[in-house]
Amino acid sequence: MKITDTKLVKTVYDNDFLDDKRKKIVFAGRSNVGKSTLINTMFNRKNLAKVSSTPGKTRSVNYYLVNDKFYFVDLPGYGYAKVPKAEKNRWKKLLNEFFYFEKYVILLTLIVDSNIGISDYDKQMISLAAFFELPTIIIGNKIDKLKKNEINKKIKEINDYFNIPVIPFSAKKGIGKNILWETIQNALKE
Ligand SMILES: Nc1nc2c(ncn2[C@@H]2O[C@H](COP(=O)(O)OP(=O)(O)OP(=O)(O)O)[C@@H](O)[C@H]2O)c(=O)[nH]1
Ligand SMILES: [Mg+2]
Repeated sequence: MKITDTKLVKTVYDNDFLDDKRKKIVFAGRSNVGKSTLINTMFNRKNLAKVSSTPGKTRSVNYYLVNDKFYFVDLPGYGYAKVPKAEKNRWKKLLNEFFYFEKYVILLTLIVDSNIGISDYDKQMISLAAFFELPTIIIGNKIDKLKKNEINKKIKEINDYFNIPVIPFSAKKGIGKNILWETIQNALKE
């Protein structure tokens, strides 16, 4: 797919979601798992989505319009231990409200850290995705941190747990990018 234009069109902290019928590819995952880095990598951009080594950077729902045709939606990362309870509850509520409101999700992309594997928060997200009947894929990110012989094992563990396709990925190195674009393109066609 030729990307001609990407822009951040809306940042939402409460439930003032974007009311737009265009298709949405949604990125969810634990804080610090690399959602923002992955979005930048997919567009060959450095700073479209804000990346930080301090977890909890993305506290809002961010809508990136691509080629004026569809959206990438970056959800706030969940499950970072040091975030106050009130803030965690706010995120949980925001995520739930988002999926209640948003009727044009064509693909939910759950990003997990290949090395850490699946967390309870990821399980909750998969349940939410099942409840809303969202087509879902999992990205096993940060494979650059694994030894070659560990990659398959870790990816298989994640795949076995949910029986959902897992794409081995490195947002840092751009590994898996083409497969993810193909998956997105297929989802857009349906
Ligand atoms: N080694 C490695 N590090 C990565 C990769 N992707 C992201 N990171 C690093 O992980 C940290 C968090 O990345 P972000 O993209 O900000 O993560 P996020 O999921 O958007 O985090 P929140 O906004 O807090 O939800 C940064 O230090 C990134 O450089 C990857 O594929 N490999
Ligand atoms: Mg982020």
